[in-house]
Amino acid sequence: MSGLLDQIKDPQDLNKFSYEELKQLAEEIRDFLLISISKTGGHLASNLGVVELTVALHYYLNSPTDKIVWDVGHQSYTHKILTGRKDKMSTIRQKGGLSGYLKREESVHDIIEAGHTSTSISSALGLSLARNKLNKQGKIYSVIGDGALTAGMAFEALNNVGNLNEDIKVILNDNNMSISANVGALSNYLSKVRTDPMISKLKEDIEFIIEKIPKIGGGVAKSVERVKKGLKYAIIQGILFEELGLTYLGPIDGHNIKELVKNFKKADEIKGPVLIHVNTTKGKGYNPAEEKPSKYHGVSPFDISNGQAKSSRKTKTYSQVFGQTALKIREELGNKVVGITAAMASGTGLDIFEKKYPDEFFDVGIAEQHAITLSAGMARGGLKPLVAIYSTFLQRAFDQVIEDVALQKLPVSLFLDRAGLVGDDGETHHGIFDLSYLRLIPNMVLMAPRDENMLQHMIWTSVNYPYPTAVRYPRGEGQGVSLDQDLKEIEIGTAESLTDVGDILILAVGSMVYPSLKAADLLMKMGIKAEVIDARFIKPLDRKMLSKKLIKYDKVITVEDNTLKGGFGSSVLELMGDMNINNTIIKRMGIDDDFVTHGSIQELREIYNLNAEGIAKFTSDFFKGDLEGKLWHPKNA
Ligand SMILES: Cc1ncc(C[n+]2csc(CCOP(=O)(O)OP(=O)(O)O)c2C)c(N)n1
Repeated sequence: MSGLLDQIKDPQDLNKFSYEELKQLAEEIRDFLLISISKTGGHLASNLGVVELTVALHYYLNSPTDKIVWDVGHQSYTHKILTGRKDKMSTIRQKGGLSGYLKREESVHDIIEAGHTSTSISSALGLSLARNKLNKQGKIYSVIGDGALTAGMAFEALNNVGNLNEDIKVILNDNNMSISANVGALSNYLSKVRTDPMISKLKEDIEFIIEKIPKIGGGVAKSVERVKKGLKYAIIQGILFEELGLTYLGPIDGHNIKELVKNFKKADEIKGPVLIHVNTTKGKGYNPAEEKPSKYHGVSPFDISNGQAKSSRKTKTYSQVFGQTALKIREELGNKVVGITAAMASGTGLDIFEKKYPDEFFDVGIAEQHAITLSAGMARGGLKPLVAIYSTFLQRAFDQVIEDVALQKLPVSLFLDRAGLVGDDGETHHGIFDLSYLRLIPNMVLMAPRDENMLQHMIWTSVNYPYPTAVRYPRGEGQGVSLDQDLKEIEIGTAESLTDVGDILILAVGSMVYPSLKAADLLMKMGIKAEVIDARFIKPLDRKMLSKKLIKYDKVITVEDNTLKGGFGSSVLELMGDMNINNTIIKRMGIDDDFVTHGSIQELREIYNLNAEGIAKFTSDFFKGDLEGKLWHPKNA
């Protein structure tokens, strides 16, 4: 019974196996995953937790006629292995390799792409409506984690599912964890259901007893039916999903393939929406990950024998500096300072704030929209909310930033971690839109630090400013500069020139400032003197300084790690129009109307010429006139 995994080229190959063999196959997959992820890095704990569930799904279903919709897709590694991508798993999350999420171009079995949570029920419902309307065949199963279920979108979808009564099966993969421990009333409710199998037994018994109440004809029948309904809802009122209109099955041991398949069959005998509640252990089979699923949610390459990461950081990350500065500010200003996160406490560095000041810390679950409006309410009530959020996830709360924060000029401080290119998570995770989507909002001040020292000063500036502010900063280590002891306020809307005056001007923002300075060094060696200005504020721009400089220079380059559509460079062009500055030619470097693939940050910056060499080459071509008449695209430069 050895080498079962090597026999799988397609999900259909599972059909020849017995349950015993499927169990053995799951173990082989788990070993493979562990070895593979220890070399490549990736989402470890979530994937180890769903091996049997994925095997059971592909064994029972006929993919892709039957459709599996994965929420987020970070737990899809076994799905990738079973659908012919095992040999490419060594390339996962690397440039040109497999995506760490689902990708339609990778496989016909990847039905829906995601990356942001809680979309799977909506997608499955849409697929179901399309199937029916177009008379197509196939079962539709979605898989959502208990963490992802905390988001508003999932509830909106459930509300709609119960109403439309579509024939979809929603698997709730409940491991009691989001990235950190899952939080909230729903999570408490699931814990009760999970830990008390009597509840589901009780439900079956009660339904059985109620069904046994004899049917009587005439007017009495109606009353009896009403009583039966009333009884059912009074007694099993905890069965939240049933009340929403889904039949509830579970909880089921998510590591028992036979049990899972039995329940899938049972679910398919029921016409209409069914929620199949499956219990799994995050990190299953690898002790360090089972013990600390949060630490092993996403990992860089590590040593299997002890679980230690192979590379250690020498320099503080921006997130760490944010966390430490938040603590410092809490100490300085007292308990009106509160920290808010939408399920990303450790990722954003706010976990140290949580440890020290649990009463002033709020993890709202994966609920970015709520996080923003909650903070607006807090600010209105006199608190000083520090909202730590990834740039890409703030996209979810665009409307709340406009309507609930900015419109009312409320002093909410937004801290956008993972802004710019984030690397191996790819398209769904790059924070390359925030300069554009925040810049257009009235009353919003938007800044980006060039290094970690500037970050701490900008955090302080933001906290002391009585209106909405956002500070966006990149993923990973800072520049290694020393941190000033005292926090200082930066005057709002002021840029800073970092070099002497030159022959050409480079206007850079945030994490593009240091590469621009390095580019200036390279240019100097080529005989071109470039002045580098750190814009610091994207909004308001330093109109006074920048307009003077724009008049002075014939040629100006703007550099940003954001889309060129409506970003920093666009704001400089607008300024030129507003000030009637006509004699300057301006070229913008950044990301041109593209979803950026996965790869290391260095590789991606290279593609878009957003590293020192790329900026230097572009600047020198521009300076020498080689770009004249060309439609410039960063990738071709
Ligand atoms: C909108 C959004 N916010 C935050 C995240 C970051 N994130 C990725 S996975 C995850 C936890 C998901 O937990 P769960 O759904 O229970 O899945 P598990 O990993 O436990 O299997 C979070 C918060 C995200 N992907 N999308």
